[in-house]
Amino acid sequence: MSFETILVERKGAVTLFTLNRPQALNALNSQVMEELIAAFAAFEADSGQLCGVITGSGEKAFAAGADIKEMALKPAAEFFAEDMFAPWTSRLVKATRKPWIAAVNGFALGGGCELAMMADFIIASESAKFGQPEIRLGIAPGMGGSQRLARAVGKAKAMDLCLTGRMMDAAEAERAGLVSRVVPPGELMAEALKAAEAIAAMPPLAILANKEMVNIAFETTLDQGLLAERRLFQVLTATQDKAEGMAAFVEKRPPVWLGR
Ligand code: CO8
Repeated sequence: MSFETILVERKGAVTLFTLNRPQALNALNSQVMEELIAAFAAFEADSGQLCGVITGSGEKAFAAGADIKEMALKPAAEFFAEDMFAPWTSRLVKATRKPWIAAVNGFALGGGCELAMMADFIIASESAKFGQPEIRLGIAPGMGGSQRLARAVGKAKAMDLCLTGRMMDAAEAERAGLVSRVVPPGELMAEALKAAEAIAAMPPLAILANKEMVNIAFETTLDQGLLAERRLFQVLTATQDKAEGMAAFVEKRPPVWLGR
């Protein structure tokens, strides 16, 4: 599979996706979306791939948003008819059961911040900047920026960012709970790949179940979430990898996962 706007590399059981339009600060146009959807589908279908990392090429940006030049002349009827931006959630988030990490290396603005928030967690470099500046263009977030941001950082900061369009640096984003780790710029990719490799070394079914469980917390009541958690936990106790993981602990040896 060859792409023009993204790079896809397999590193052992980890797939690295790189947004590759550095001349446009990796702005997300329709071609990027189509290519990412195809690349994510291949990642999801490949049983040898267990975790993904997405980043932006160049040092300046993860992605500076949806492509403003592409949107500028597009009629409203087309945005509506195409249900523009819906596939980002349906294909990258809903259809991808395997975890993926956003390694944010610079600007993550508008759709760039929204794409990073679609990932299961964000590792940021100290130079990262997050924001939802759409209001300055006469629009508003359209790929989850109001919803996922509010869930991640709470109402006060989500309102502040959406209404002022200001940028938040990596330290503020970490304090607010948007990112899980902040590292020096030169260490970003090593840290993100190390995290992905650590995940990929876990039992495959437990990887899927752990991701699913945490996501359920954002979709349902506490009672329903706790029930779903118990059921998934109980399902995992029937796997061979549960037997192997516990036997390995008792026998003081490393486990060998079977993925069943
Ligand atoms: N789209 C297209 N091109 C872009 C974008 C973008 N989002 N961002 C940057 N570029 C291009 C610039 O046009 C420029 O290209 P050129 O050299 O051909 O002029 C090149 O990238 C470099 O950018 P700058 O020269 O502007 O670089 P600076 O370092 O001066 O500034 C900034 C960096 C601050 C990041 C600046 O580029 C900027 O403000 N970019 C736009 C950020 C933004 O507003 N993002 C939100 C876009 S809207 C969105 O993402 C959500 C859409 C939801 C719509 C829902 C509708 C239904």
